[in-house]
Amino acid sequence: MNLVVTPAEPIEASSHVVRGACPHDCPDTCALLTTVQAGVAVQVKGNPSHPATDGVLCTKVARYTERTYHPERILTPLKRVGKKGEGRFEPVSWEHALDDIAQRLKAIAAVDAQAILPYSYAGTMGLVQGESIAARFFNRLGASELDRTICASAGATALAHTYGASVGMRIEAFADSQLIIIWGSNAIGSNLHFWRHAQAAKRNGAKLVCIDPRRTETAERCHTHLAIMPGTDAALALGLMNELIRNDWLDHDYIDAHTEGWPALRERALEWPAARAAETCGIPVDQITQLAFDYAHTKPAAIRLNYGMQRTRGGGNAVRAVACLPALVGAWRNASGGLLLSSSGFFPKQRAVLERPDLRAALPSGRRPRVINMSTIGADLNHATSPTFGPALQALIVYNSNPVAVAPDSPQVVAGFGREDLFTVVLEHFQTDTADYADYVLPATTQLEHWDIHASYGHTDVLLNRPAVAPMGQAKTNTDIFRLLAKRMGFTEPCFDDSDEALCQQAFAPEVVDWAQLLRDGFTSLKLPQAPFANGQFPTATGKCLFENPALLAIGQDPVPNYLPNWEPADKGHRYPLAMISPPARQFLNSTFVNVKSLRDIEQAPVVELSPEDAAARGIVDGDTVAVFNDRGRYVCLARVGERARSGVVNGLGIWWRKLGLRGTNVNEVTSQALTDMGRAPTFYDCAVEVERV
Ligand SMILES: Nc1nc2c(c(=O)[nH]1)N[C@H]1C(S)=C(S)[C@@H](COP(=O)(O)OP(=O)(O)OC[C@H]3O[C@@H](n4cnc5c(=O)[nH]c(N)nc54)[C@H](O)[C@@H]3O)O[C@H]1N2
Ligand SMILES: Nc1nc2c(c(=O)[nH]1)N[C@H]1C(S)=C(S)[C@@H](COP(=O)(O)OP(=O)(O)OC[C@H]3O[C@@H](n4cnc5c(=O)[nH]c(N)nc54)[C@H](O)[C@@H]3O)O[C@H]1N2
Ligand code: SF4
Ligand SMILES: [Mo]
Repeated sequence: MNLVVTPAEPIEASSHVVRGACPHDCPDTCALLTTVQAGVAVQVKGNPSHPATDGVLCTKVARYTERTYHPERILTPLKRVGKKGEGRFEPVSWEHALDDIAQRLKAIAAVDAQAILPYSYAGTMGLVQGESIAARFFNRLGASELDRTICASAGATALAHTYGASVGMRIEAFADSQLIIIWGSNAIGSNLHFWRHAQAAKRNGAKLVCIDPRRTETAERCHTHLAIMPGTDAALALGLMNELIRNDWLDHDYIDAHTEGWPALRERALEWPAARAAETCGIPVDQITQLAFDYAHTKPAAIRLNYGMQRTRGGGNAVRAVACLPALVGAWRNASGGLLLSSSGFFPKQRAVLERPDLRAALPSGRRPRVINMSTIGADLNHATSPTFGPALQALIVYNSNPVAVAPDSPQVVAGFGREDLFTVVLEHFQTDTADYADYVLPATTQLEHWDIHASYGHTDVLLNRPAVAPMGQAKTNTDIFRLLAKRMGFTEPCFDDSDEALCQQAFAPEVVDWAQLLRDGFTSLKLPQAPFANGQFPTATGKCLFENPALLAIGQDPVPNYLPNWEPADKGHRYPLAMISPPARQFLNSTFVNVKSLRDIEQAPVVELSPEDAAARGIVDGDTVAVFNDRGRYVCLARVGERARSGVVNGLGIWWRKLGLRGTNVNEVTSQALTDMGRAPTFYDCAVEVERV
């Protein structure tokens, strides 16, 4: 059932170029041009005619052929012959693998399909190879539903409670800002194409300010760096508000016309004089007063908020606090003022068409299955059957994700995946840490081998990805694998026969996306206003920005943004006195690319960055092998001592494959399964540790 490869352009001699989209979980969603010679992809480049890509790719994807044609690609179905986690497999036929998997799932579903769980995230951001046929399959089956919280749900929930959706400034408008606050974002590493706009603004005289506990390559290139303690962003935002109020640097007309709850927010902010905020954040007070002055007096002023600042207990409240700032000074009046965290809410994706939650109506009870949070998979895999939890998990189908490496609290996750009685199927390109725990590993196609359609969370274009080459070996698309499984499960609904091209067309209504244009150019832009909230018109019920939101009371939250201290405040004198954050290593994308040798060689080794004083206090020198530990686990890596870490904070760069790291561990050995205030998200950057030489 593999699709016929249709090149985007006529084949000249034996070489042609195919238009595609980068599938990775990155706000930039670049447009790709793949050169194919004699059926082999020989080069992947950025499409120069797509403005957001501008012909440039990051180092990782510029080397895409190295990943695609990697000698370790899995090219046949594999069946486990060793113990769980040992990684010993033998090749089997698709027939054998699919028949056996269907039989196992049927037996479990005959009792309660909720004992089966899909586990997937954004290994590909494609709407087709992500949740289309797969979601239909699990909806029809009545499997437990997965709450996909591992990355962005604290911020997304916070934005929904403030603006009504994940919406904000247009990314290209930052080029004309005069003040850009890069807040919880290492743009050079994780949002390269935004950094280009920030550079343009800088050349036009804009001031760049970075707010980040780590002195990143981005922080180094900004005019000012506020190295706050992790999880103190809400205190900083409230301190800034306090200065705006005290000096009356407010846009009263904008506040009156386009916001709700000003008296309550004002009262809250008055509790946060700059000196109090500075103490909480661990920075000099004049950094706060200066930033408040600049923010009030520079127009247009823009905030590039990113997800790094919502991975602590108070992450949702912090996003809400920061998101209130642009309305206070009327920054939204200008197209190049305001804030952007995510543009995903601008895309009218037809999720119900792709995923068909209505298929659940065919279930015997017609009920909505129980929901399992992907961020607590460690605990959930080890949960026995109980009236509150429901049936213990008996089968897991993993695709587009590597949970054994990326989920918090690895000791628990590994124990769960190691259960000999758990039936695990992993759809993968490579033998990842997770694949080592599978009963069956099924070979999946990569972006160069399948169709897909992409929205973005950094810009506002829709991209089409055409297959450039035929599937390698016996690899099949995720969609084909679930189609074939659906047949064997006896699911006869015609929606399981929709082709990948048809699914691409179902993702958006024809009035939103012109399919002919997408086929021709490979991308198309959403039609949006230049300054979306110049006159209010936020996608809330009242069209206003919600400083105070009574709906938050219903989820046990303060209706007005507040500062919530970390779950694991790391104080001197405490048993675990260092606050650890674990942002991405630049040459990896989460755990993807860790097995690409040329990129791993750039990163060299898993590291923890320590400040010179914290290192000296522990007798640690640069290059030492150290253990980062707490009650959950012990992560072994190399110490890198220098100015990237502020005192009191250590940076454990992510996310190595455990088996390619030291002593089979990675940074999630010590992170916790505690959740954020909003969105049930993980608190990767809210983690107290100690470090010692080993
Ligand atoms: N090269 C590369 N690019 C990537 C990724 C990757 O792994 N590698 N991952 C992709 C994915 S899935 C995502 S979600 C995004 C992530 O990219 P971002 O949304 O930018 O989030 P992070 O990289 O988690 O963190 C960004 C910065 O926030 C800082 N930070 C940590 N804690 C705090 C805090 O409490 N307050 C503040 N103000 N800052 C804090 C970190 O030091 C880091 O430099 O990037 C995507 N792009
Ligand atoms: N400590 C710590 N942990 C973190 C983070 C952190 O900052 N610190 N970041 C968190 C964040 S923001 C995120 S988003 C998660 C990311 O976690 P994941 O979504 O699990 O991302 P990856 O680690 O990139 O793993 C994706 C896997 O999908 C596979 N894949 C890609 N395309 C396809 C396909 O078409 N079909 C199939 N079957 N497989 C495919 C890839 O080979 C890869 O192994 O990690 C989280 N974990
Ligand atoms: S990972 Fe990001 S920057 Fe790199 S090619 Fe993909 S979308 Fe572009
Ligand atoms: Mo993410």
